[in-house]
This record gives sequence, C-alpha cells and structure tokens, in this order.
Amino acid sequence: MQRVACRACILYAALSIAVPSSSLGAALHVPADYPTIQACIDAAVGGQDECVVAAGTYNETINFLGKAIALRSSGGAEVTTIDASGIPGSVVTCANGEGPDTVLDGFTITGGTGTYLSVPDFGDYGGGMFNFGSAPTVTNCRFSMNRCSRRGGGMYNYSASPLAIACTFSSNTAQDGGGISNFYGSPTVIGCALTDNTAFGAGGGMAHYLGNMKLTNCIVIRNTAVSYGAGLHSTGDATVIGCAFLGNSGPADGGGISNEGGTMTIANCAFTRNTAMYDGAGIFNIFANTTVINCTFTGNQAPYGAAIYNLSSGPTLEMSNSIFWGNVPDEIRNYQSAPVVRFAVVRGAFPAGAVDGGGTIDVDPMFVRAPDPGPDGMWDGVDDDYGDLRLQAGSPCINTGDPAFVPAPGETDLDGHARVLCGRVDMGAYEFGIGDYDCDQTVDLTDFAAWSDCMSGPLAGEPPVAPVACAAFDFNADGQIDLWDFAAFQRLPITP
Ligand SMILES: [Ca+2]
Ligand SMILES: [Ca+2]
Ligand SMILES: [Ca+2]
Ligand SMILES: [Ca+2]
Repeated sequence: MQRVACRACILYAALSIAVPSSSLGAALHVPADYPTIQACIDAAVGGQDECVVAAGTYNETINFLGKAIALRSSGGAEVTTIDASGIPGSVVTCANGEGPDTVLDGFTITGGTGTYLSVPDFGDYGGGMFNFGSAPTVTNCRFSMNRCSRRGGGMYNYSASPLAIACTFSSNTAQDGGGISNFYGSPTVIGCALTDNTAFGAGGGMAHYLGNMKLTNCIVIRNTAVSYGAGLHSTGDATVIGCAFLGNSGPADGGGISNEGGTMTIANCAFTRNTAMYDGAGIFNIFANTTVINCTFTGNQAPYGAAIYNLSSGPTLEMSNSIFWGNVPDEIRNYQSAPVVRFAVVRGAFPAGAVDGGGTIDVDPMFVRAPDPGPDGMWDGVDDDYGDLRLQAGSPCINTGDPAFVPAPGETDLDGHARVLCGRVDMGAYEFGIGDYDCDQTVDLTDFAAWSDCMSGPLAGEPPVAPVACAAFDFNADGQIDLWDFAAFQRLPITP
C-alpha cells in the first residue's frame, strides 16, 4: 500500500466502525481534515459526504455551492459557532438549487451582514443565512446577532422553501423581518423560537411577502417592529399553528401578527401581552382573509382592537372556538369588516359589526393563571409572567366549542395533546381533560384503572373501552396509546 493512501485507509477503517456499511460517503472532519468549513464543503462530494465540525468558533462565511451534503457540528450549537464578524456577506449561503438533502445542523450563526441584491430593493438580505431559489434543511441552529440593511436579519428566503426545525432566531436586526424574511417560496418553520428580533420597518420576528409560509409549534416572543407586525407581518398565504405570541410590541399596528392583504389560518395559538400603539395588539387584519380557530387572547393592549382589529377585511374573516378575555381596553374591533364570531368567549358586548354565528358567551374563562407583570408592576422583561392559559376544572370553555368541529389529521392543542377530548372541542388554545378518561374533570384512580384497557384492550369478560374516551391517554396525539403516553400520564398529578 502506498503511503499516500494510508490516511484515507485509516479514515475508512474508523468509518467502518462509526457508520453503517450501507453508507456510501465519508465523514470529513473540520478542522482535523480541513482547516475551514468552506474547505470541507469544497472537497465534499454531493449525495455522499458529510462535513463534521468540531467544537469551536470559525470566523468565515460558507456557501453550500449546490451540494447535497450534511454539515453537522459534533458538539451542537452551544459550542460550535460560525461567526462572520469582520467579513462582509451572509454567514451561510444556499443559492445554487440546494434541496432538502443539503443540511445545516447544530451551529450558532452570528455576525452576518447579508448579501447585496437590487430586487426587491437595493440593499443587503439575509444576515445569518441567504437562501435563493433553494430548499435546504436547517436544524438545531441558533441565528443570533445578525443584521442587514434590508430584509431577513437572521434568514432571508427569496423564492426559497427551506425547512427550519428546532432553531432559534434571536436578537437579529433588519429593516423588514428581523428574524426571518420571505419573498415568494414556501418556507416551513417548525418548533423554533423567534425572540428579541428587531425590524425598523415591518415584521420583527418574521416578514413574509407573498408565497406560502407555515409556522408550526413556534414561540414568537418580545420582537419589535416600527411599522406592521412586531411578531409576524404577512402579505402572502400563511398557516400559523400551535404558536405562542408573547410580549411583541410595535408602535404601529399588529403587535402579534399583521396580515396585510394575505390569507392566513391561525389555529391553537396563544396571544399574550402583545402591544400596539395604534390598532390590533394581538392581530391586525387589513384587506385580509383570516381564519382564527381555537386561539386564546389575553392581556394584549392597544388603543383599538386589543385582541383583533379588522380593517376593510374579508370576505373570509372568522373567529371560532376562541377566547377573547382581559385585553385592554377592548377585544375585537371592526371597521368595514364583518367577521363571523362563533363559539367564543368575548368579554363585554358582542363586537359591533361582527356577525353572530352562535355559541358566544361573556363569562370568565377561568385560566389556570392570568398574566402578571410581576412584583415590579411593569411589563419590562423582568419578572414578567405570561400566565398559564390552560383551563381550570369548571371552566365555561370546556366542551363549548363548535359541536360540529372536526380536528385536522394529527391536530393537537397548544400542549401537543389531542385537540378534542370528551367528545367536543373546548374554546381556546388548550384542550382540558388529558388523562381524564371518564370526563368528570378530575384525574383520579378511576381514570387510572382504564389505562391498560385503552393501551392493550380489555381482558376477557371486561366491558369494552370507548375509543373516544381513550383519547384522554393519547398525550402525544399520535392515535396510539402506548408506553410513551404512560410516561406522560405518570407525570400528571393524580387526585387520590
Ligand atoms: Ca415586570
Ligand atoms: Ca373537550
Ligand atoms: Ca376522571
Ligand atoms: Ca400516543
């Protein structure tokens, strides 16, 4: 064997232990094999190799060059940083048709200033990551302290459809879309946090222009914008499911969300303590079609329409199975808009201009704990408590949602539990009664006794269990009652 081949031999010998034999490619190591991440990408063969990066800070910008490779850190984002400080451009670029097999996993991305574009406006886009006509997969990354002069401080997606999972976008800054901005394309953001981002224009957390965006199981907290949508501003199609919008603030309209001319479905979301200086602290709709289902609004504050302000919106404008309670000074305000309000708690008089679809009540929803600014009496980010908007036993919101409501396949409440328990959906973001097999609003040993029958079926001679009632034990709402659920059930307080 020639000496020159030895290093590769050793590498492959090691790989034969670490990687299943079906793996075609090699794990290339940074900095052991390549001094920089980009050198590793340059050398990697698409569809085969992956670059594995050791803990440390790498002062560079990187470009995937269209390669279907995985770029992973070995120690996670906490200890592995790509820092573009002092280097112009976006920290990470995917602008050569990258698809889902191009993977960025486990990095802190910081110090980026964006990529220059002349459309839609002159300036820099995508401080942390610049996706142009691509659809990479981004997991377990932290986009922090990136900035750019135009859009997408943390990430910019131009006709791009990335999938971002379990990422954090924090303290990024841009004109529009401090955390993320989209222009066409279909980005999907799942299980991510958008926190403390700033936009000098619209969309502190995210600014979504045209295209079709999905935001699922995300927390959008303490973002600020100078114009529309401190949490999220959208002019396109958007689906927002299972998200919490907390403490976002803007001096104009739409503290939590602004929908300007777009179509949006918002379901199983909570809006707490968002503020706007003009209209719509929770949601601001203008020339928009917005469907709000099973959402909870409380503690939001704006001069007009503290929960929702509808301006010249519709014809699709509906709020059902939702709770509008404790927003200051009012709940829903309509101007040249006629939203259908159904099966909802709405504090005070039925909103002027709205269409009464039935089932609306004006009764304390009985949250477990109302939001509170803390001992200092101020919503200042110190000691603030966004409350616990789950329902107490005896809440008037339990089993009083639309009786005809049918959850979407796999739909869950904001806790990730089954969306419908005890045969009828509740109002608000949280379904009451997980673990409560007999629906008496107490979890006790009677419920516990039904557990094994729901998991494996009743023993011979025992009465059959009701599959509908067994949903009380499906903690992860996957349609199966198994030991994973049992582990969750054991964590519930059981009334003796
Ligand atoms: Ca406080
Ligand atoms: Ca129910
Ligand atoms: Ca019970
Ligand atoms: Ca389950």
